Amino acid sequence: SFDEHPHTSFRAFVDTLRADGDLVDINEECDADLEVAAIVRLACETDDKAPLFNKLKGQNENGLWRILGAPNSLRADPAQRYGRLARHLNLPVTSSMKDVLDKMVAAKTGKPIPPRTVATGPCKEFKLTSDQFDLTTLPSPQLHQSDGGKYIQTYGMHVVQTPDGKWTNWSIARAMVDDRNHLVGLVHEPQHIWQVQQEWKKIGKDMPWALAFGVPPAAIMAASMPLPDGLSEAEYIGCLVGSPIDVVKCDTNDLLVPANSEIVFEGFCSSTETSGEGPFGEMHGYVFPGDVHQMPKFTVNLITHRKDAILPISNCGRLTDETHTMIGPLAAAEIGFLLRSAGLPIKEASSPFESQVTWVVLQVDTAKLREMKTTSEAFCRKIGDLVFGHKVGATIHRLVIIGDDIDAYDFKDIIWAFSTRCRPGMDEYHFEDCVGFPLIPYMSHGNGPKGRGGKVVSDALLPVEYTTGKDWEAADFKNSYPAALQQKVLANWKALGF
Ligand code: FMN
Repeated sequence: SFDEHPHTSFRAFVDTLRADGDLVDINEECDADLEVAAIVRLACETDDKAPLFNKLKGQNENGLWRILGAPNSLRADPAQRYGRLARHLNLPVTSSMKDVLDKMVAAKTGKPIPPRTVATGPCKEFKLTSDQFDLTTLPSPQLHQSDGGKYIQTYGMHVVQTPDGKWTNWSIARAMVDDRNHLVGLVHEPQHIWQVQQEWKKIGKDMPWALAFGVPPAAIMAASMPLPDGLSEAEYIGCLVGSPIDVVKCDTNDLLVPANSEIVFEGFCSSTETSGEGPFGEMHGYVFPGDVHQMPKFTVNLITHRKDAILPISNCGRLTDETHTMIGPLAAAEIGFLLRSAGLPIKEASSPFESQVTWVVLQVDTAKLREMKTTSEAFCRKIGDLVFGHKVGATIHRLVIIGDDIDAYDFKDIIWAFSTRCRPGMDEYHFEDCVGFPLIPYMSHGNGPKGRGGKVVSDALLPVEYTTGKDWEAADFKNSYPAALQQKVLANWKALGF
């Protein structure tokens, strides 16, 4: 049934990680105040197994809630490095990042499959009205010591809909506990949750809202991808998984949420009331103590949940966690799609973790580039205008253009090309008249405007790649020795004593 597959059921996903030997059940009581977070953080920094905290201080009698950390971080085994991402999409655990992104992009051009509304589902097993819960005493996690609140929402899916009912957006954006039945979270331009909220503000109403935790893993992937304005993620996910996704109506509003969600918060996002949000240990690896901003307040009117519900969390910071494995790569996939749709010869688009996912690397089909009879400046300006002028490029500040001889998924290759083919200054095209990503420290705590500019296209193609083609050989084993000699050396390698 629908519930048995790891990509369509979060509970099945957790069981599958355990069966993969990729999960640690922690049964001794842990404290959601920093202890859980410290364990998750170390697991992320060492590519260790995903920790499942089965017993938490403050859990209620129905097991509300357990916590899964590092739900989409990396595995230590190089052959299964992206195994957790693969499990989100029902791909083989040995899939590459390219396999993962190709699967996400393929669903963009397939036939959308709308969700199926069912009468009830596992998420309705238990219900708590607003007098029956207190978010400050439930095990809401404090993720970093200087965070301004308990970031309960780092891997749940916001569900919001435009007033005309035509567009239902599913997305991840962080939120912290404000008081016993309120959250405060990031709602900012150009994100879709912000766009939808603008429409509610225009008609002077609060925005009906749901926040679903432990949703089908394929859904959380789509919720983290900058899909086009107006596209309802539920239909795209139907196409991605090849069948309709089961959804159920909220008790207190008309929004639909995945029926097998672990936990659902129902309520509304205020169009007028704000509260202090932050600081937070963010995706670029910094927390700036005292950094508080006013953000919209969310009221939680009802919590529904499964028995022994599991709250997934992403404890972001330095490499490698979900903000790196998902935000950068999924934006890269959309950027590649955008450029190809504009007729540009882009073969691969990837976001190297080593750049803290502030870069996207674009691999060019140089034979097609030569047919364009263009110049570095015209080509790079065109790419920069398209990407930096679009929502899909919002989080990316450097585009690195590379040739076909460079592997877009191998940072050793990328940094070699960047360091040796892109002349600082002359081969770089700067963009100041565009939206910047304020979360990057050199923006929010840097010298220039916090929210604008600071972007560059770095051309790591040599000029001949635009005209007559590559005129060098790499001085490496693979390219500087005859094939027969390479084979002889490889065949004798052990016998030689290596
Ligand atoms: N986007 C935000 O705007 N604010 C956040 O706090 C935020 N946190 C995220 C945390 C995780 C773990 C992940 C994977 C993504 C996060 N994102 C955040 C990125 C958005 O989910 C992503 O930009 C997505 O495209 C937004 O949905 P939309 O395109 O429908 O607006």
